[in-house]
Amino acid sequence: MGPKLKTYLITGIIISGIVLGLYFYPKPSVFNESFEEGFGEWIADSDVPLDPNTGEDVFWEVTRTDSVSYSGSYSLNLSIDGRQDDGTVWIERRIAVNPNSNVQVKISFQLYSEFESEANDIAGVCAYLGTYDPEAEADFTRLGRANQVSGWKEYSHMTNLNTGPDGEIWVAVGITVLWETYMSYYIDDVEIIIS
Ligand SMILES: [Ca+2]
Ligand SMILES: [Ca+2]
Ligand SMILES: [Ca+2]
Repeated sequence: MGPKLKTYLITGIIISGIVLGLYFYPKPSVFNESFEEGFGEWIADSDVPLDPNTGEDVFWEVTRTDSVSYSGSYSLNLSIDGRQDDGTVWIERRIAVNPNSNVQVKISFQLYSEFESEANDIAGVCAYLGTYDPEAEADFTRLGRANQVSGWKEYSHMTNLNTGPDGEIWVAVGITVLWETYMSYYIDDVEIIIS
């Protein structure tokens, strides 16, 4: 093999290596939802107490609405009868990922409060990032008070985790009752970044 051919060959191998490296280098996956067409991949869930007056779960619901929005025309409205001083309502979704990999998951979203409250903690904003389907209030991390402003405020949460053998992660955001009252908040522009 002549020195020139050898140089070509080595250069070729190096370039192939760089191209393959770039191809396989993990790129962040981004998932955005603004609820303009529906719930997207998101579903509603809750962990709420019984109402002693009826013997049934307290009222809660998650509906899509065009009464307020951060972007586009629609957002999701999360409501709960908090008069039993307990309960968490959220939206959740599953994302398929490579199994057994270490990833960083970040979620950010906009939350709308109709009023600001300095004196009372009416509700908490909460989120879950993990490898199982969240079912209970205890699965969630509290991100802050829901009534910090009158209007929209961004909240975010980040964690590092191993995706485990099932190759799926679950993400959820919602509100948790801190004061005995009926309450209603809106969520829009949810973004998840997995890197
Ligand atoms: Ca929207
Ligand atoms: Ca669930
Ligand atoms: Ca459930």
